[in-house]
Amino acid sequence: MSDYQNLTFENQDGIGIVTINRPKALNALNADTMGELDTLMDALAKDASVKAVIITGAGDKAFVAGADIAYMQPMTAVEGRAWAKYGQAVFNKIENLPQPVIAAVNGFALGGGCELAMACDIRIAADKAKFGQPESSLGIPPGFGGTQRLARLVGKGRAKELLFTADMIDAAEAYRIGLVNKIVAPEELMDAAQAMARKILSRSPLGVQVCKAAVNEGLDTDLETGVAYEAEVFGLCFATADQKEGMAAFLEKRKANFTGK
Ligand code: DAK
Repeated sequence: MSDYQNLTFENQDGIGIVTINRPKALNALNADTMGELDTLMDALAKDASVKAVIITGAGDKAFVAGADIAYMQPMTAVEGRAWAKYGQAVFNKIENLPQPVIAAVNGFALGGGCELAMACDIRIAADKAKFGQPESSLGIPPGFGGTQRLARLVGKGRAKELLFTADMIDAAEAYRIGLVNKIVAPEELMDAAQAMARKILSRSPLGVQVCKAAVNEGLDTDLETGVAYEAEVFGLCFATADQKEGMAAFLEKRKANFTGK
């Protein structure tokens, strides 16, 4: 994969580790960083050697402290709308990657950083991580999907409280309201994310992929349409080797050997 200036990428035995790497600006997302994330997501979507993805931030202080305020401050309305649409498109790519994506939140996840974490499938946080959508204190709403994904994750009332007050919450509160899946000590964060990724990889890759698509598709529609989609992909799985192997392994009381086919 090409060289990046604002992020690093490493394929560790099938787990792709993406590190947003602008620690001096607390990994704030400027146009170059978003462009690199965009390019990387396109590449990962086609890369069968990467089975799961972990996104984290460089340094011990921040996951991502938001979209870059210095970059956004002089924008016109037209530029602001284009920036929001671009960011949303990049985060949609993350949300819809075929691979499972885990955010390993190592510090501040504010504004666009919280939105980035929410575009991932699962969030594991260091106990010192802080979350928030402080945009209302800057005279804007979140622009990278935050109003929508936060309300879907934690409910309308809690989302509005976070959006209106611009308050930061700690990892324990984020866990309590369902914004993060798990909290660990900072030094255990990457191991915990890797362990979660390895557990997911031990399951049927196709099964996981279909679960992801069904949850994502279904939550954007009504229950009837969502369960109809589920029935379709459920049926399709019976044309796969993973389904035959998974059920045969159960009946033969052995470990399944999934091929993702
Ligand atoms: N952007 C740019 N630089 C940032 C930054 C950010 N979001 N966050 C931190 N930095 C920079 C600081 O300016 C400082 O740079 P130097 O002064 O050293 O050059 C360096 O990182 C270290 O930060 P601090 O000195 O402030 O560190 P502290 O420990 O004192 O404080 C902090 C840490 C995270 C509490 C603080 O830095 C902070 O409050 N940062 C801003 C957090 C924030 O408000 N984030 C939300 C950003 S707004 C939209 C599109 C997108 C969005 C919205 C709309 N549309 C187009 C509609 C998204 C918006 C956002 O994400």
